[in-house]
Amino acid sequence: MANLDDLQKLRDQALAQLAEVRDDALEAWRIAWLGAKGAVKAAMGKLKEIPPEHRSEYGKLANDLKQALSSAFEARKATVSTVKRGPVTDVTLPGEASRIGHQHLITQTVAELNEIFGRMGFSTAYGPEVEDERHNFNALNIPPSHPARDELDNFYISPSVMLRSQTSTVQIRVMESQSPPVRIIAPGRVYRPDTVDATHSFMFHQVEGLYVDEGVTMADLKTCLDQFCKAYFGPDITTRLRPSFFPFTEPSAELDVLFHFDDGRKAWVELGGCGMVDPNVLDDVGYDSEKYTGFAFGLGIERMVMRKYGIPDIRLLFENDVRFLQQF
Ligand code: FA5
Repeated sequence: MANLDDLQKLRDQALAQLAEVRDDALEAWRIAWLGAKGAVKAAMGKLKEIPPEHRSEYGKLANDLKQALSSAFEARKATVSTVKRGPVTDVTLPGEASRIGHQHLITQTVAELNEIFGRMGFSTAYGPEVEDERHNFNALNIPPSHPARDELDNFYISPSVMLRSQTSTVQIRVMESQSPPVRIIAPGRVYRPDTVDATHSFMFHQVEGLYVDEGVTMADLKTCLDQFCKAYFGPDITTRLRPSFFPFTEPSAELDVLFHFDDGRKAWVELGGCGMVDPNVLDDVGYDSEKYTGFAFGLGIERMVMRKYGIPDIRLLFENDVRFLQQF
């Protein structure tokens, strides 16, 4: 026959089980103990078996039992997740920002060159990096015996195919495909088996310029390059043209810029070659050299970048050390 001790045993048993219950077993515990067909309900149903003098005490204890188990259940539910556990993620912690890359300094500079020369009316042209000897040499008035063709100074793929050694190849490709007037720049990679040092690499970038029209003069070339240098380096830069020689320009010159170094020193630094397009080159592509004149230039992009940003060694630009690259 049911008695008051039974209620105490039920209570101990239920609370002991509840302490062990995890996650989705919690609801099963509630149904077993507090559900409509659960143990507490069954214990209450036994009230009529209790002798009349103990009934009110039994009823009170049974109610207390129900209350106690209900509160214990709610308390447990608050601490036990009913969601399946995976790796614990604390969503309140600050996130880990992923590193966002950006364009390489050379790529940024090419965009800047396109923009500066674009303002002067130049459009941008591109040519292949694998070239034939016609575009790298013949059409540029470089005869078969010229030392610039030496095997040791070029990356030949076959006797007549090579990695281009200068962007001047694009001058020829553009003039072959359109009639004058022409006003283009051609930025791109070039390859030479030069010994690598602080200012030389076997792969580097040049920007070629070509302007052919009626009445183009050396004064236009000088003005164009001076204006470009002022736009790129700043209005205080001083430039000069120094006589030189290239087979495809006559007269030819080197473009130098005067740099003021931090230690007070000043020095002329060569950026590239330039000159008036040789009439032989114009004739070879079918332009009337009696009617048209033109100027051309080819500047080393690494050289100008190194000067502008104070980069002491060209190799830094190609080693791809993120600590260096992220400064720009
Ligand atoms: C030329 O390549 C001519 N095609 C330039 C030219 C174009 C002249 C149009 C006239 C008319 P040069 O070999 O001097 O010229 O190279 C031009 C520039 O490229 C150099 O002044 C230098 O800034 C850069 N340069 C040359 N060799 C290297 C190298 N190994 N590494 C990095 N930059 C270089």
